[in-house]
Amino acid sequence: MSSLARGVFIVIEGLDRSGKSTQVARLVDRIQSATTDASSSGSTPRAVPLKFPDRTTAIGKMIDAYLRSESDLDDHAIHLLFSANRWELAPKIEALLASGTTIVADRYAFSGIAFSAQKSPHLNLTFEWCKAPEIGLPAPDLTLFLDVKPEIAMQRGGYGEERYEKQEVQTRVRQVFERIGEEIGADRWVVIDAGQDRDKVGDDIWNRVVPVLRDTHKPVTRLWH
Ligand code: Z5A
Ligand code: MG
Repeated sequence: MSSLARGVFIVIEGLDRSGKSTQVARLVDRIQSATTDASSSGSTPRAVPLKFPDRTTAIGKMIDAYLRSESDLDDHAIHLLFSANRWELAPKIEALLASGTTIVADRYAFSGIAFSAQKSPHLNLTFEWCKAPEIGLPAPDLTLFLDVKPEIAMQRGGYGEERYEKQEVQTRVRQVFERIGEEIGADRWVVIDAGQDRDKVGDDIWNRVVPVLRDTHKPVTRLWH
């Protein structure tokens, strides 16, 4: 990939109902306004959202049926499908970044590891096994982890409709996310207090994103390389 000015790869992670989708939309709008104000080529998108899983692809449709409990799959198989869903989007991620478009992704490889590895007390899905298929994916320049207590998230709309939306699952998922954050390191993994109101969460995110948006001359790296 070119080392010329490129787009920035930002990921928003967090537990269910932590406000990820709300903040992805707000951040894309904010980057779009900031870059449109700053340049004369106002019509080119400078930021786009991506969502994982991408339920529109053939693999994504299998994942969707699994999450809605319309189908059952072996835990290893569904883990690899989630990962394959990222690998099938990896060329698009690289192309967008190379064209100067910033990506704001709603979940990524870290959700993949956290939701599968939380099953490991009962199954052979160790942290390292879950991490392995994610190694080498385009690495986010910055991941914002929206931190909210599972009991607060539960009070928000829509909780409890899908497979993993149970408080004990979310508590274990949060522990795996903490381990991932330690591995990724504080320069690329930032915890945001997502128990605050939407505007305050959005401002905290923006303050962390602005310096990263200016740092567009280093090459895109790969996860855990
Ligand atoms: N999964 C996996 O197992 N492996 C993988 O590799 C990947 C995912 C990528 C589907 O995820 C499931 O797939 C998920 C992980 C697993 N499992 N579970 N459970 P999804 O991303 O498609 O899930 P979703 O349907 O989008 O829900 P969500 O992501 O949990 O919600 P959210 O995006 O974090 O929150 P939101 O939609 O922005 O907000 C939720 C509600 O809270 C809504 O009514 C908002 O208006 C409200 N809200 C938002 N912010 C606030 C604040 N600050 N205060 C108060 N209320 C708020
Ligand atoms: Mg969401």
